[in-house]
Amino acid sequence: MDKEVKKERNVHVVAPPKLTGIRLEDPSVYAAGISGVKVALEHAIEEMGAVRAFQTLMKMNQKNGFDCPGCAWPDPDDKRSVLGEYCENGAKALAEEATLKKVDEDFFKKYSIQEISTWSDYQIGKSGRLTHPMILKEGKTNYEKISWEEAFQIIGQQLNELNSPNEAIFYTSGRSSNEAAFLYALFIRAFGTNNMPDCSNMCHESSGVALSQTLGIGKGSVTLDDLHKADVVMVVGQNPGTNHPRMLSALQKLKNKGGKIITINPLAEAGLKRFKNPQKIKDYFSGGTDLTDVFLQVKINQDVPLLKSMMYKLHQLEKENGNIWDKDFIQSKTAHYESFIQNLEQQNLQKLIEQCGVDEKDINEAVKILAPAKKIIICWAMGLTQHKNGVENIKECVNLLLLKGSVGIEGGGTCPVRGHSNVQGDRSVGIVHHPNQQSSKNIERVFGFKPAMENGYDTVGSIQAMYEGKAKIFISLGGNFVPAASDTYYTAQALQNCELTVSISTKLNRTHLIAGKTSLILPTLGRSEKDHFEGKERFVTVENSMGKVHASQGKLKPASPHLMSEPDIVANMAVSTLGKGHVVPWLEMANDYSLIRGKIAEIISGFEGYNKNAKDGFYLPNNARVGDFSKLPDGKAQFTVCKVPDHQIKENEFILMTIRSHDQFNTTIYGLHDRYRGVFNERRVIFMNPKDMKKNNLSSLDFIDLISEYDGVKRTAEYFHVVPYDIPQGNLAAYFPETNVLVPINHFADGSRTPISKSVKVQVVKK
Ligand SMILES: Nc1nc2c(c(=O)[nH]1)N[C@H]1C(S)=C(S)[C@@H](COP(=O)(O)OP(=O)(O)OC[C@H]3O[C@@H](n4cnc5c(=O)[nH]c(N)nc54)[C@H](O)[C@@H]3O)O[C@H]1N2
Ligand SMILES: Nc1nc2c(c(=O)[nH]1)N[C@H]1C(S)=C(S)[C@@H](COP(=O)(O)OP(=O)(O)OC[C@H]3O[C@@H](n4cnc5c(=O)[nH]c(N)nc54)[C@H](O)[C@@H]3O)O[C@H]1N2
Ligand code: SF4
Ligand SMILES: [Mo]
Repeated sequence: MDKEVKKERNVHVVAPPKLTGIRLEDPSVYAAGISGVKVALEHAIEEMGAVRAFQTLMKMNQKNGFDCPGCAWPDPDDKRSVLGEYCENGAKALAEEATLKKVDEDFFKKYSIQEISTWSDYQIGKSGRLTHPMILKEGKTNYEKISWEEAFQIIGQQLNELNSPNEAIFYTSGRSSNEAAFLYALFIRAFGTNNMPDCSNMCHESSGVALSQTLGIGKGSVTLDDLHKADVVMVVGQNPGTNHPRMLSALQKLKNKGGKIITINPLAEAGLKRFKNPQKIKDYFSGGTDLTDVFLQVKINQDVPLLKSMMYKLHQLEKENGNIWDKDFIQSKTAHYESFIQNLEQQNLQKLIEQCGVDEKDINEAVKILAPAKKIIICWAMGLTQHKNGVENIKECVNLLLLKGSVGIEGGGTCPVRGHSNVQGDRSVGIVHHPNQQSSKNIERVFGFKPAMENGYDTVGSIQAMYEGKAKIFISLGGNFVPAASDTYYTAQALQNCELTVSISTKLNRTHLIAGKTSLILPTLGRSEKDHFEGKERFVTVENSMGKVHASQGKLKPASPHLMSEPDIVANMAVSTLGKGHVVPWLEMANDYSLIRGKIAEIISGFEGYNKNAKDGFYLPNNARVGDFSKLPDGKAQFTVCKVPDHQIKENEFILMTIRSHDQFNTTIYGLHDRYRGVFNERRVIFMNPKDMKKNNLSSLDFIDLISEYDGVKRTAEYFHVVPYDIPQGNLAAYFPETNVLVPINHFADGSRTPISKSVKVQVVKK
């Protein structure tokens, strides 16, 4: 694929591989503790200075403070910790946003995009906050300062020159507030398209599809309080110690109340073994809390056979004793139980066990825990969603919960643990490429225009459309599209084919360098910053992973006086494109966010009383939480028969999962360590089973290249150190985004089109 790329402006689409000096240690046996606090403060102080760091951290995730710009983990409903309600990675996320370093006009005079493109993504991110609107003119290789007025004028003019509104793509990443996202979606649909790819398409789309089809709502059904009350929590394909660290406090609370934890993962992730709560003095001196009771070390993408083998064994017990399944629930609330059970009974248990790679003894232990349990919660993240059968992975989890009657009860249900801090809110308020009929009717009633109704492109569809020249303008509200998406060179070519690319961003990133003919960077306020209009402070709202909407009010002086808020930017784009006399009062709404919330309340159900309740926070209605499946066929939750995946691996092939290190937030690289896995000062590593290393004549720290081949196209990622690791044979792990070049654009999950980032077939070639 690399060969096919025309190098526009001669920029590096991926950073040239540079090795940074690796050091290995044994992986950690516990997460957080004192080293977590130390690292958090180091990052915050280095970027922000000590006073600013301490003052700001104390406001994060507090009532009347601002929402952490990291992940979507919820805050407690009641009292918040006085020691600070954040984790190590929340502090890093804040430090990254609140850094005192600046990317200003002089920076862009000094460095051409060609030069910046030779830097690593880590170096690019560390350059600092964007301060001015900038333009990269046709044929030029340095960004130049531009006024906001001119920037909006270019956007409006170029959008209006398109042959059809469907030639424009509007991406969203999940950090935007509800207010910004609603206004953005409204503008896009008033302009006339639903081309709204979203970071969700690469993330929890499989969860949304599976849960909508089986339980009638594309979100999880539990609250934080439920997690403390469960009998059993299963953590499947998720690494909370790194990606949702405060989840460990919830799991610790569950354990202290006598609950059990079953972990399903190819890696024994540190956070799931033992946790030393940084908030508890006693934990400093003791060994902390053992979290996982049973660890099932599944092979990559073999969760379906593993879950089936557990359900098979539970069903044997049910047949012997009759007390395992919740027959009343199954009878009154579900459909297709018979076909599901018939299929389960036809499975070959030994084959399932062999295929998933888990020791039968361990499966029996898990079955022993699940058999008497009623309140079961299954938590999951990217380990389940980013596979060809991502949707079925989740449907199989739902099957288990339905058999046990665990949905719609206190302490039981589904828990897809969401990624970006407001990714769920963005979708709730209208960032969807399949428009909702009722909301569309409401938009027409409230605003008096007919919104676009045709389905738009998702992420993969958008990239293909730009690559093929069917779309010509790419606008992104946040995110870093090129390294985040699959098939990096293909995606880069797609963007470079565009007439205009526009990034609304807080920080410089590689997507700014992979520009269309003309490119604009529009710098915006971060979550932690004060947002003023005519001297009055404004606040925004976000929705956490468990469906609670609440206010977020920044506390810091903005990185530059020239920044605009996201709603202001969107409103100005709308006015410039749709004209001053448009039926929607764009600027008035942007000036006063309560007007936006008022309209959301009129258009989207569940937001009634939005302005009144925003400060205290409120839960959106959730049919699965209350056991109401009336929207589904026959008014019942749906059992589904899911197939066992078959990868057809050749002798010399491995299955690769592309995962996050402890020092990154997606494409933002905080540092070069992966402390819990014992890797320091290097990201170009491939985790491999020692037996596979021996078989392939590889020693620790040897260099290899990775090659994936799909449909006759070879893709290569060069220069990775081999790191011996406790990972199933035949499986590999490496960090994203370095390995995104290997993920083929046209291979994605059935039903959700999420790229197969967690099961890429690769060959390993020794250097
Ligand atoms: N600090 C930090 N926090 C983050 C992020 C970040 O980058 N950094 N990203 C945010 C975002 S957007 C998201 S979506 C979430 C992501 O959160 P996670 O999903 O936890 O992130 P990944 O690193 O992709 O890890 C996936 C986990 O699944 C396991 N896994 C991979 N394949 C399989 C499989 O086939 N089966 C099973 N059972 N397990 C598997 C991996 O070993 C790994 O432990 O985190 C959010 N929070
Ligand atoms: N191979 C592989 N690929 C993956 C994944 C994987 O596991 N493996 N995970 C996927 C997942 S789960 C996701 S969610 C995507 C993430 O994809 P994206 O959401 O597109 O990527 P991020 O790295 O989160 O975006 C970081 C950029 O967002 C901007 N930003 C930060 N805060 C703000 C803000 O408040 N406002 C605005 N306007 N901009 C802001 C900054 O400029 C920063 O450079 O990547 C996906 N890609
Ligand atoms: S768990 Fe997530 S939301 Fe909470 S402080 Fe850490 S990064 Fe922020
Ligand atoms: Mo995500």
